[in-house]
Amino acid sequence: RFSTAVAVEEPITPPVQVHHTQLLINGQFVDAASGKTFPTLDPRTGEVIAHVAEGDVEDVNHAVAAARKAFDEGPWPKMTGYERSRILLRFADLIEKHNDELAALETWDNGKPYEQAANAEVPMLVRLMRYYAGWADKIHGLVVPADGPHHVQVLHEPIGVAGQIIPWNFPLLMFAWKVGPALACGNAIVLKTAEQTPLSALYVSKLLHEAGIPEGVLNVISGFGPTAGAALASHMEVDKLAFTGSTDTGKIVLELAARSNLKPVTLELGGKSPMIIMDDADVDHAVELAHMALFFNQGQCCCAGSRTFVHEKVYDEFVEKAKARALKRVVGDPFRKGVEQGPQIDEEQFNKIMRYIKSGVDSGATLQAGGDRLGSKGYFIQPTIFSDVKDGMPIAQEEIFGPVQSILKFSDLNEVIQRANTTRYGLAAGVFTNNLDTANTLMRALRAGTVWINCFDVFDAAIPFGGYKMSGQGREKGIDSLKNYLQIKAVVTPLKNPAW
Ligand code: TXE
Repeated sequence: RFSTAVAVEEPITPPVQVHHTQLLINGQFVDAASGKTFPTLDPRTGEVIAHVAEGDVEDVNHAVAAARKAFDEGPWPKMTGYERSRILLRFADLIEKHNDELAALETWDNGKPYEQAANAEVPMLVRLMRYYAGWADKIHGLVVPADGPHHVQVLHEPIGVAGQIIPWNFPLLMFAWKVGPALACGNAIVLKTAEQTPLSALYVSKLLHEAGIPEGVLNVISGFGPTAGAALASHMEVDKLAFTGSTDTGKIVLELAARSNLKPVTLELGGKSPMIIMDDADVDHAVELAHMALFFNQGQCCCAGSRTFVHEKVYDEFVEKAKARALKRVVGDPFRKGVEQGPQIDEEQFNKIMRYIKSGVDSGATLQAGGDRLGSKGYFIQPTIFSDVKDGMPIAQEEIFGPVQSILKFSDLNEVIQRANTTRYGLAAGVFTNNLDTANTLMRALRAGTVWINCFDVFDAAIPFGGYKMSGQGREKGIDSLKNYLQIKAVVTPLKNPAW
């Protein structure tokens, strides 16, 4: 069922070395207070890349104290927006200069194809930093007219110390989505990376210090969720929490925030995004986009188009072509040129995906392609396609987060709207049609934070991203992301002479 087997027996040596494995607190790389470390693994082989300091409650306390001092005493929040902007621009230049090392580190720790990391992810990080540098000197409040003789100003102030918890699927982009707006607004940060991918954030944070960020403004803790992550979410001195990860963990951090100091929380959680292919769509184009929408990043995208709804008139043709495309997908060592798909992040995710593949077969979906692991080393999975998928099957309901495409059949517009919306998630949706009325109807009817029409996965620094329903709260990127990191203060003074 899968022909392009380029399993990894002899992994290519990554063109980079690991320089930073300690915690970054108050501008210094330090060991964990406990002296403990944990291994970060190469998903191509399961072998250890490096041992990394394991942050826990005490380290989070130190990092929050450093961030508190950097915020309360300055100079960062008191600097002009222009000064902050210049540091962010220098940071972007340094990232650009170190593009290839960063991409290699990302590929090594995460398993994503090097070409994608080097040509898309790191350049996007640069773009995001320049975008937020552009905002730093344009954030301001307003003067509002009020009844009565009063002068009313609304000040926009940085919110304080931001706690940020990120996942492993896009370590550098998640870093940028969190750190960019927080820094542009003048906040201090304690960021906890995912335990699977601690390396690239440490490297890039060192560059931010080279660019001139004052010490204590960005602190980076490597470590696990229930220890370091929970300590950050429940910290009384953290003023705001931003989280990206699973819906279940999102609920936990929201509760921790509520039980501690009621810090406001933004959440970017899971998804089960529909891809709707109408009968007038160009099938070849739709197959390619639907393929990319699901398989990109080994299927490890919160917005993956993981329910492919295809109109009955083009269903059989679509399934045949989707299968042919999956069979051609090049899976192998992510450092090899031309590889489209690397390994899954770790054994836990690998096992979860294999369980879903079995569940698809057991519940009666038709396995068209793939269905098995690839090779005997690491966490490679064959690009897998199920047709005849029914709405109630677990593979159509739950987030698989792997290279498994589920194709469902529909016959009319109202039916597909209702079925597409019957999910607890609402992160994104894709629509393929050449009919303007159909596109307009779907775009308004779909309950999702992003609707891509005749495209998918178009990410731009200026486009807001976030979910309806259990896919999250709040928006990241774009102008909306700044609101997460600002406090609003109303200032009222009486006017002696209202005529003026
Ligand atoms: O997620 P977790 P996991 C989904 C995807 C995946 C599943 C599980 O379906 O298969 O989640 O992945 C930290 N207090 N997504 O286990 O646990 C953790 O250390 C505070 C979708 O990796 O949510 C990491 O930094 N923090 C998603 C981060 O939360 C805690 C991306 C994410 O881990 C914590 C990743 C706790 N008690 C997975 N427990 C997306 N939206 O893109 C864990 N963490």
